[in-house]
Amino acid sequence: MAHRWKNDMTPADVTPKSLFLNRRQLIAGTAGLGAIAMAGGAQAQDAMTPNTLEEITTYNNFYEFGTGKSDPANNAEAMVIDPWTVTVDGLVDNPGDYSLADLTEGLTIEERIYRFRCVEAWSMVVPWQGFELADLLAKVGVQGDAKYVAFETVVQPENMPGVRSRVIDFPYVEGLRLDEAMHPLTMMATGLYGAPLPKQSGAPLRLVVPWKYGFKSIKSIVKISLVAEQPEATWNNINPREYGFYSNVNPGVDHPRWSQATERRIGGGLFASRQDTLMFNGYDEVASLYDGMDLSKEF
Ligand SMILES: Nc1nc2c(c(=O)[nH]1)N[C@H]1C(S)=C(S)[C@@H](COP(=O)(O)O)O[C@H]1N2
Ligand SMILES: [Mo]
Repeated sequence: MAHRWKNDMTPADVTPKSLFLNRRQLIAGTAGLGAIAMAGGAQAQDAMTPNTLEEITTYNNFYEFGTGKSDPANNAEAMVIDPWTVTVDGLVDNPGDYSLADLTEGLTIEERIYRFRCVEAWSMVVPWQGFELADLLAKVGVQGDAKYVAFETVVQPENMPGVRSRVIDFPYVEGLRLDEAMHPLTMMATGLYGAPLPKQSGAPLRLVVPWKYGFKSIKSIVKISLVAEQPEATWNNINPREYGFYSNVNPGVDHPRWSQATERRIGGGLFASRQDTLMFNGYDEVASLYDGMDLSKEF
């Protein structure tokens, strides 16, 4: 690893003192996280305050379980996640069908509190646990001619009403350029609020790319392929004019049907004002990945 990313959002460091002093709720996490102070009402829209577990796990996009925001919470319990096998293939030294335990063995699990911005212009702040994708890639041995990483979600028609009704094409697939995949911000999440990832959040293993629109963060991953050509991506396939392969959060490039300049923080309350969307969702350290690219064209 070249360098480890320094978490800019631990609750103690970044929650303004006034929020600690005025807090109305104290959410106690389980192992590994301890307590996180939460602000109630309008203050909950503060950029650095994590959303509640309730908010994060009841307002979801996971079309395998339906297109409604509450469908994943209602339906995902049926997904079978144990045993879980991840196929690693393509341009790697150590391809194979890995059990989740074998795949993650030896990798450092850390807490990362990230902003999360959906292309639909809502956002949350989420306390994930997981490891850097770069560490997994080092473990499986990326070969020199690999240029992209492709991901695929599990398909369990018997357990997934959205798959049965074919609301979109499945399996859900996504991809990153190799340098994006290797960036220390890019993580594979295995937990949320100090507990294993809930099924509606993409258990047992999902991608989290905090400077990209949420649909890049593919859930319940069963396949990781190192490839030479830009892989297919579900929303890019559905409508490439509306959903680019890169899909970096960019307040200056509107979706054809709505503005991306501002966002609604979930939990902000009925009268909360929208907040400005930040370039790269505020993660400026990724800017150099796109040097020389016109991000209004390669969006
Ligand atoms: N397999 C799969 N992954 C997915 C999706 C999906 O429908 N299926 N939805 C994406 C979208 S649009 C978003 S915004 C995020 C939502 O993650 P969350 O529900 O944990 O907030 O998951 C992404 N990953
Ligand atoms: Mo999304």
